[in-house]
Amino acid sequence: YKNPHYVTARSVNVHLFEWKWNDIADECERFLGPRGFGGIQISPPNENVVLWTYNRPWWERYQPISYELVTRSGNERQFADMVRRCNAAGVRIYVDAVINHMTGEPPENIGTAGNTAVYREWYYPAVPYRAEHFNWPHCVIDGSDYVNDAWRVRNCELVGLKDLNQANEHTRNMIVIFMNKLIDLGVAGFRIDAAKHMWPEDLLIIYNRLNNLNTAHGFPSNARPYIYQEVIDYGGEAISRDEYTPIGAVTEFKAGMELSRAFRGNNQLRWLSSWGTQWGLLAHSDSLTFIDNHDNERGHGGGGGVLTYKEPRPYKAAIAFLLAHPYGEPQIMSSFLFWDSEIGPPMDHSGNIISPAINSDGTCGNGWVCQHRWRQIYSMVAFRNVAGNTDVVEWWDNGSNQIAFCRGTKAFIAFNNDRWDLNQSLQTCLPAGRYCDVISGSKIGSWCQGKTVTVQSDGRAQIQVGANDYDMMLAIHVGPES
Ligand code: LM2
Ligand code: CA
Repeated sequence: YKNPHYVTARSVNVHLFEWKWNDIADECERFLGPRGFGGIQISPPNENVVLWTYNRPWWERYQPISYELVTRSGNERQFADMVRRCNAAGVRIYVDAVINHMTGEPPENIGTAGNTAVYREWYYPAVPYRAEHFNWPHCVIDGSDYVNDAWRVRNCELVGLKDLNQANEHTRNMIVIFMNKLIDLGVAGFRIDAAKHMWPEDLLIIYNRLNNLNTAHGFPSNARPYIYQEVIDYGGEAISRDEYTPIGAVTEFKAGMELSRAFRGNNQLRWLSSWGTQWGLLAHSDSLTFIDNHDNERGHGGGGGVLTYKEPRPYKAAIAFLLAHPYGEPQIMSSFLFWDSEIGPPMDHSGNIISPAINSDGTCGNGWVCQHRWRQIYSMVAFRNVAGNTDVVEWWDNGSNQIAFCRGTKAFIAFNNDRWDLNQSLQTCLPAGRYCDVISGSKIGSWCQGKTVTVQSDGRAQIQVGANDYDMMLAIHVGPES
């Protein structure tokens, strides 16, 4: 369950948070496919409660009413069309699977597919679930349970959300049917929402009943879905990420926390020479890495003080390091603009999500941030694809916040987070020639819009990253730009 089944020479998963299926299909064909992105995490595709009371917050999608594939992102036909078109463009789809719980007891009672529930009776007729399919007796997780009581974290309610009992055969069966339907439609795997709140042994039974990936969508035969389980573990809790690595990959929240700290200037970049398990991170093959996610970018899910699109200079550098370094399976966030932590995606007065506009310079409008369309980020996706599975070589640092390293003989990157310029002759691993820095500009024909770097026959090059440059990194590589 730890192979994302990317198409050859692709990497990087982008979370297109709250995007509509039709827009994702278009984005696969016009941008993500051509630019070499590996996959997309989509918002939960199944019916959720509609919450006008809170002006349609993003988090209504984490309150399921049924497993019908009808949400503000689109219906089942649109979902199927998206998966088909994205797979054809070489881009995989991963579903955010909300299987720990159903709704809380919100003030409204109608779902995005028109179904209702009887909250006080734990009755969800459109699945169907009844009281006996939930954990009992009913209890709510307290803050102190995370430290003291693994049983309560898994069997009580997370913020009052009706807690499904995954040890119940009917419950398991409904979840498996839902996930297998998605696999048969061509998805490549799942983010398991709130995995910490479910027993690993119950999850393994569910995973083992999942179908192989659909060969009609280009997957090899007998391929198992990629499963990355959302377990927030900064240490010191009753439940550890290590309980979940035997059954699938796990979200490594420490990666974003540490890189945010370093690129904010609160830890010296030179220490990143040992980036990976020596930092207390999960084993490489178990680790889904990211700087920010949809929760902690807005202070939900425990926050974490991570870098977000609101601090673009250090954020872009942290993402560049995440993508340049071979450790982990990286994911990037693609957000909508927000100024409070509850507000939902751009919408019209009827609650329909407004599609991102694509500006003439390739960035997004209509309230969408589209980090994946920032040159400094999509250029690093190409860098990672070119670097492939090569090792880090030729590590250099100045003893503080100027660092540089190479990947095999394919790619070179330098960072300067000191308050003085970096201007050094450094050993690259690249063949002699003229290279365009892919951070400060694009390559247009054979002309560099940004900095040009000349690698000498001995592999050395003069590398300049001024303390006041627009970005704090410089990256060059062999091969195609995308
Ligand atoms: C997750 N991972 O484990 C998601 O990443 C996270 O976004 C979800 O919380 C959470 N688990 C449940 O799937 C979000 C949001 C919460 C929100 C829930 C449910 O962060 O604030 O809770 O979705 O919509 C909301 C209210 C909360 C209320 C609850 C139940 O904010 O005050 O609790 O609904 O009605 C009484
Ligand atoms: Ca639970």
